[in-house]
Amino acid sequence: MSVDAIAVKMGSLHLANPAVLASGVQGSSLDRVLEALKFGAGAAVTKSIGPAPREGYPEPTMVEVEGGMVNAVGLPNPGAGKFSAELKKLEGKRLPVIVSVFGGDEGEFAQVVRALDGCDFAAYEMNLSCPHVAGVGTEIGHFPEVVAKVTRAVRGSTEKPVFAKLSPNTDRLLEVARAAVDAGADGLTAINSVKAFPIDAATGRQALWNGRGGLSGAAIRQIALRCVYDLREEFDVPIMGCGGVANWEDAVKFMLAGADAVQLGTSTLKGFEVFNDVNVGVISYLERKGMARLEDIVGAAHRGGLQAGQ
Ligand code: RRO
Repeated sequence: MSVDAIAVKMGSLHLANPAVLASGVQGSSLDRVLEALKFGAGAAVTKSIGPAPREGYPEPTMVEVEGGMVNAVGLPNPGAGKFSAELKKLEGKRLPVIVSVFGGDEGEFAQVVRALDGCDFAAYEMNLSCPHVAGVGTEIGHFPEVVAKVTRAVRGSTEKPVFAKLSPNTDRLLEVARAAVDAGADGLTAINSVKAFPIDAATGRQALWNGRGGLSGAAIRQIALRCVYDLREEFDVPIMGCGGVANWEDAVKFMLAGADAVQLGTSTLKGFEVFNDVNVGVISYLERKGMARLEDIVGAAHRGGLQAGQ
């Protein structure tokens, strides 16, 4: 089977394969994002970029827990001005880099997009869902009317494809997604991390400086699968599944639930080899099931599963 079988078309965003580096986990250096592409990622999302430089929270910002980790890094980023200078190194390369953006309101989102938009990258992901930074995360992403305003402002500031990264920490997932899609988002990413509060028994204290953080990794996979399934039931737009994808089988499950591509975050901390492992495994799965293309399995769980004999 040719590797073209796992190429992904999400509107005007075309990827060589469905294994995408998720935002954030690799830090705010663009070089790590480019390294993921060298290792075979189909695309790579940057750390979220806001209107001004931010230091992020003091240590500890990450703690390992059963089934994954909890982070509260606090959006460290160089700010849109400095990052646009760094993005100049992509000029003429047409790499599948997706820039994650955040802001405190629609004006800030638009400001960030206008500062970056002349650079050579493939798409935006609006971070509407950081679970633990006041003012820029769930205060936006849990409110459909705010999401609509932000999305309209971003849509009006760029011709590039725009994905909305959604929060699992609300029962308004579908309303929020509807607001984003109706206001012009081209696709959805589901999900950001799940709000958590790790405690250190040895010290009796909160394990993270910030106290509250975001749980990621295998522990949230079933939640993420449910979100992707619910979204695919309602929407015909491209969906990137994110949350606990660590191998080809996880990736396949997300696609069966309706994801066109998957994002890997926590699992990349063990090495970028995981992108190739996912792609090789997905190709073997398609071969075993007699499927010619990845699209043939996307959403199959909504259609009663794979056809008999496959
Ligand atoms: O920077 C963070 O602490 C962070 C962000 Br912006 C996010 O969207 N999700 C997350 O788990 N951590």
